[in-house]
Amino acid sequence: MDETSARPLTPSLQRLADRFRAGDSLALARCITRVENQTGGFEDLLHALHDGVGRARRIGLTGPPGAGKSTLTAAVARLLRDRGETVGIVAVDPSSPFTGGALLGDRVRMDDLATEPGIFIRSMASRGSHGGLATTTREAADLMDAFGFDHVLLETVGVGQSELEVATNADSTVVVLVPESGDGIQAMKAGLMEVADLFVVNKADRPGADRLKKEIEVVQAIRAGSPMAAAPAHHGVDFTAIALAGSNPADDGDDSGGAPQIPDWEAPVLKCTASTGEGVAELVERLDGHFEWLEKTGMLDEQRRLAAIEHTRRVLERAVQRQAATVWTEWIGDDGQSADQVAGSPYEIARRLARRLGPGSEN
Ligand SMILES: Nc1nc2c(ncn2[C@@H]2O[C@H](COP(=O)(O)OP(=O)(O)OP(=O)(O)O)[C@@H](O)[C@H]2O)c(=O)[nH]1
Ligand SMILES: [Mg+2]
Repeated sequence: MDETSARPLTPSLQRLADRFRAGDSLALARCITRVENQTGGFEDLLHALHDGVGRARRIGLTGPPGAGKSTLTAAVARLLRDRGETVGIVAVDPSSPFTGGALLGDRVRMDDLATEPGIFIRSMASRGSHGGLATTTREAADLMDAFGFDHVLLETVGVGQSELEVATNADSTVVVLVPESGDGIQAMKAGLMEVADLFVVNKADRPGADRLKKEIEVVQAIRAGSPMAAAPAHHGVDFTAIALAGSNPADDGDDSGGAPQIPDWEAPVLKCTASTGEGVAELVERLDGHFEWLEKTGMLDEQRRLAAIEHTRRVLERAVQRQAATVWTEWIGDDGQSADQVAGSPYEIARRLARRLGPGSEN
């Protein structure tokens, strides 16, 4: 068999794909479950549906636990839906579940959203995610994209590297912080500053919102360097200075031959009260602005290209891991006795087992 060609779908997967393409949201849910559980043939299914990927706008929302990400996600989804657009939502391990209702904001409730046509909500577990959190989450988002949603919103708690990767798989990343508990400092430590295309200071109805907003802006300014400095960092370039000098000081001696300068994106810091919806319209407006900027500058294609390369690497690693697990199980046996029977150093044994890796060891 030609290893480079895709395997045909089994009849039952073919039926599932057909229902998916016909717009059956139950089929979408089944496909996501297959991906989440890594059920046999799930990559063939993803491959078959891959043609439809690439139309949706992807927005990541991340931040510390309890910052109001779900409430904000619901409010953003509501606004987009009211504009006539459709929204898929992937929430990774929400501690306050989307369908719980009681824990969610008063005005916009997720369980109201969940039953609305044009909105599809899916929670994913971060623990025990075999294929890697960023990988399976991306694949769930791809499926929603291929299904035809205009937007895919990805909510993750920004507590670790893999959670941040989920957010950075999006076209635009919103970092949600709250005035209490020194979120400004926490954000810097957790690497949230780096991934933000937009900051939201949520719970602006509580004291300290202005102070947090200022804190974030100060950190941004420090990271960018003084606007009038000779070599500003990649954020916060002062364009009046560039225009006066007639060249981009950030270019570092590279003569761009008079090509028009592309303004850098400086992450705005917005105040929101997600529970009442205040400030959410501006957030959506700024998200539109960021997407326009991505398109105009070519950053959208570039970001997506890099993300696709990274995803390919993870899919390869996952395949090798899966094969290694099969080879290992064959060797160790059900009773786990092989280790005693086979003499030799771990290195010698592992090298010999590695030779068994290959398409034949795929299940
Ligand atoms: N006062 C106030 N409370 C809010 C606001 N937004 C959300 N909340 C409340 O904060 C709590 C947490 O909100 P969630 O939306 O579940 O927060 P989350 O960031 O999704 O939480 P996890 O997913 O568990 O990390 C809920 O009780 C919300 O009602 C706000 O703007 N102001
Ligand atoms: Mg949540």
